[in-house]
Amino acid sequence: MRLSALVFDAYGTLFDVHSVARKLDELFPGKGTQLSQLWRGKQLEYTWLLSLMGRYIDFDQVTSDSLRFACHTLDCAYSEEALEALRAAYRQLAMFPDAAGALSLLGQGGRQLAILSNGAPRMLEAVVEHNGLGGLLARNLLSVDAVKIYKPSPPAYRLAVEHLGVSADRIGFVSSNGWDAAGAKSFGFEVFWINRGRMPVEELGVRPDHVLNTLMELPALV
Ligand code: 2OP
Repeated sequence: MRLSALVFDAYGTLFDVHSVARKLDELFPGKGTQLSQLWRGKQLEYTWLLSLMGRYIDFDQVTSDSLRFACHTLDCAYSEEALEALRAAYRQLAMFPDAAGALSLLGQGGRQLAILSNGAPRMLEAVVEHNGLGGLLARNLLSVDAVKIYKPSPPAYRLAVEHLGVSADRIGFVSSNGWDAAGAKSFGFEVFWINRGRMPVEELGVRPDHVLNTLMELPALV
């Protein structure tokens, strides 16, 4: 078996961060989609900025902080109850339809499967359980919280090598986030970029090894 393990990004790859848009729209009518986009953009930006500052605030808190920024930007007055409801919704994000099918096929091959995410452990555990993936992935839920620096910093990717006991070149890393695919390739993984957004490849000097339209294309390639 060329690749001994497959490691998945969580948010945007297995779980649809924009599945909260409906809840956002209930709370802030007409603004759900825009809020959701702003929220996600700021959430990622804060992880990168914190890492550059040499600071760490966990992803649960970053997710709340970036939501408050998005609300301020669009003049959405929020209550603490609304923020708590959205925080709860984030723990119950919907899984992408192709993720369930691909994971169950990949789980049959005897290969190690893992998640490596910026998500805080309690967020990851909740969303994995909510989507019925506990049996497949619970033992291999890796959070950057263990090293207190966010992807795409190399120590974050190194967690997978250390936890799985497999060298980087024998790990397939799967992400829909172009920046994460670039970071993982730069680290040394074989990278599968799931191009859900039909975006161009990031111009960061490294390119993913494989570009797929959906996770369902993955089982045939590994
Ligand atoms: C992750 O799950 C934030 O999508 C990114 O690590």
